[in-house]
Amino acid sequence: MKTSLKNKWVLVTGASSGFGAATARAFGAEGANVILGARRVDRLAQVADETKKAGAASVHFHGLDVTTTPSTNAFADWVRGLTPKIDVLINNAGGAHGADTVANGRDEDWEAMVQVNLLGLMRVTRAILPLMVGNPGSSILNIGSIAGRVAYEGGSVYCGVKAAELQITKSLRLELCGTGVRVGTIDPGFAETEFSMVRFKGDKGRSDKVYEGTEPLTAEDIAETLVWCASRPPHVCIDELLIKCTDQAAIHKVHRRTAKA
Ligand code: NDP
Ligand code: 8X3
Repeated sequence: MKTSLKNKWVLVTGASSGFGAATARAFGAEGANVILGARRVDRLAQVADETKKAGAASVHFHGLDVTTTPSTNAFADWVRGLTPKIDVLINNAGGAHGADTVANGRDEDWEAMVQVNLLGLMRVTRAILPLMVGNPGSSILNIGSIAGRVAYEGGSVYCGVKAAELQITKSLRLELCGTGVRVGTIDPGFAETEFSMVRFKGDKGRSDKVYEGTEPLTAEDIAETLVWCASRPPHVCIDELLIKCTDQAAIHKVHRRTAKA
């Protein structure tokens, strides 16, 4: 039977756009107390407003840069001032920087991807875990990617950090066995958000090409999936979930409709 998310405390990182913003609104619609973190606080204010209008019991937001321990720990201190317990932690902050081959890769892109997707997830989880252990039935949902399961050209570091995310999720699942805290990874295929604009540094032509002729996943598709995972009964843990648009049968097998002349 579905577990109600009404009045539950839900923390979403990377809540200023894409999956994170849609997830905040979706948990808001379930009547949860929603906590938002990201670097762009002006965007968080807008998402907070939408989340409140969707029906959230309460909404709170604060600047968060998961690439530094002081910012993450300051965020966690602020969270502790709001609530002594977190019911759902969604580690969503992340993204790709560049799509260069190993031979042409740039240090700054590699470092940015390792910091946000890998170390960022570790920092947030370490800081928030004390609010979850002792709260059986709570859920940690990490956002991985199809890229963590299948490598592609130009994806070496992004595929690498998402593969690390999968293994970190599995380690944490083992470490928390017996506490009642659930841990899982939700691994989407391509979805149209700000992801490709960030990856290609604002090159809209290149970004649009990723989705050309397809019907990609939307942020709302992922948000609904996260709500479903978190609302399973406490004895059910969704360990791993791979979700792709119907047009993406595999990383290198994507159906594209050609535009009619
Ligand atoms: P978006 O670019 O729309 O969202 C990324 C979010 O991460 C933003 O809210 C951004 O906020 C936040 N973020 C980035 N860097 C930091 C940081 N240092 N500290 C805190 N927050 C940060 O992309 P998506 O919604 O698509 O991406 C969300 C997650 O989903 C990522 O982990 C991505 O790797 C993953 N993913 C995406 C897929 C896709 O095709 N779209 C498919 C599979 C996985 P801000 O800039 O304000 O800090
Ligand atoms: C994003 C999906 O296929 O662009 O994680 O790497 S993909």
